[in-house]
Amino acid sequence: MRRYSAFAIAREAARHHLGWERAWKSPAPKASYDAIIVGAGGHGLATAYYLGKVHGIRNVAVIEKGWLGGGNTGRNTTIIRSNYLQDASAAIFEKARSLYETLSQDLNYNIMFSPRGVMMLAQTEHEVRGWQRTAHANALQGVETEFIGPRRVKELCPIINLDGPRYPVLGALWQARGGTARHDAVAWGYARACSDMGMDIIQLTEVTGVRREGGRVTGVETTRGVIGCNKLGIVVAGHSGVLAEMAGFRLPIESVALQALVSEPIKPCMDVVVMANTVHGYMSQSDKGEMVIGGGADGYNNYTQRGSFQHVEETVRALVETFPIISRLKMLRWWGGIVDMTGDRSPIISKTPVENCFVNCGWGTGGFKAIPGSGYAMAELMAKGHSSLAEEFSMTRFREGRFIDESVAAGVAH
Ligand code: FAD
Ligand code: PYC
Repeated sequence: MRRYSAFAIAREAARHHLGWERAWKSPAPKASYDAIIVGAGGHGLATAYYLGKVHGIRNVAVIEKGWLGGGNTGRNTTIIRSNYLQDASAAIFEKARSLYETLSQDLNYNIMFSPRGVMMLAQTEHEVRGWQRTAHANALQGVETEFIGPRRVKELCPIINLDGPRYPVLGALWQARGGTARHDAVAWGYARACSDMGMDIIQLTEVTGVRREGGRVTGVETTRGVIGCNKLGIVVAGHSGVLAEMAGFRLPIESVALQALVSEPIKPCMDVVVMANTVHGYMSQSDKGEMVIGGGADGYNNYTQRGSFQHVEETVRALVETFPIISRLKMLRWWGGIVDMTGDRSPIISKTPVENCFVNCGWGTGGFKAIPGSGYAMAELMAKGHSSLAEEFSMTRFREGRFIDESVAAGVAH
């Protein structure tokens, strides 16, 4: 595949942009592969990419029932940070954040990574203590964060109201190297790089069954027939329980909708990301000028990828005290994605009771930021049978009581 470059743009401009190649191929499935990944979201595509790039396993298919990046990867609010509390989480999220820094160059695709800084507000005394504790933990983990006072919060985000009557801003956990990236571009960049390595990305094809023989995976049943494989990676977020059932085991996952909305575009007024976890809302400004706003997860299980009016009202009501300017904004659109939640709000990257069948899920409300690190770890686990980054996230932790409690760092009310 030809590299993207300033020279390529100039060349194509001179010939009316008629010479661009398709970014990825859409091949018919082969009879079998060394590895199949189910789910062409960010995590599935990143897994395939690092299988090829790091481990030289390139006879790989990524099977997607819809279009690539059409799940949560294309529905999220793109916040990237690694300010988690537990060591295992900090390690994988920091690996991901650092890979994001050079991902555009690595993939030769502009993912528009914007390290604009992320702050998590402290609006109660309890939160002040909580975020100070996280800042200390991060210092030990080698993750750069700091606890900042209200004056610095106001300097970094002038539109904020520090003196709300219910929840004044008492400080914030600040990660200067956190930020955002263009979510579709992350999926598209990985897809293009996978296709370039000769991998097959098979869209509009649903996996409907998992074939096993003697306790070992042998292939998948799909809406386009049976496809054989030596190794299978299940990376389907909110549908993980459905796929696990096909493979004959159960996962401790609940599926709920998480919603977000964007306003009409306005002039640049906010160049950091702010999360206000006490009131359950967060906001950033997109490159187009829209205010990107999200709230808490729905309180009931469902598989409907839609937003709801009452959620929009609840989220805006929660944020308007801290950001009075949003009271006069018009909303452009709102939507929902089905997130996969575990009991300790940490992911599962694991072997399963079926030999050579692996699962990566449970990223819940916070998996966009993890995509490169998660794909890196999952690929290592599939290729070598072990991965130090993934070790703590085995599904056996729920049986053994080794929880990795990140319900606060997840930053979104559940
Ligand atoms: P997905 O992108 O959902 O990919 C899974 C794919 O599997 C889908 O494309 C689906 O079609 C496919 N699939 C399912 N079943 C089958 C089948 N039977 N056969 C074939 N394919 C199948 N995270 C952050 O870090 N920061 C944020 O700011 C953030 N904001 C969010 C805001 C919202 C509104 C939502 C919904 C989520 C947010 N998240 C955020 C979470 C993040 O989006 C997810 O954790 C992450 O995108 C999950 O990626 P994935 O690749 O695992 O899943
Ligand atoms: O995990 O940072 C996060 C997040 C923000 C919004 C949804 N998830």
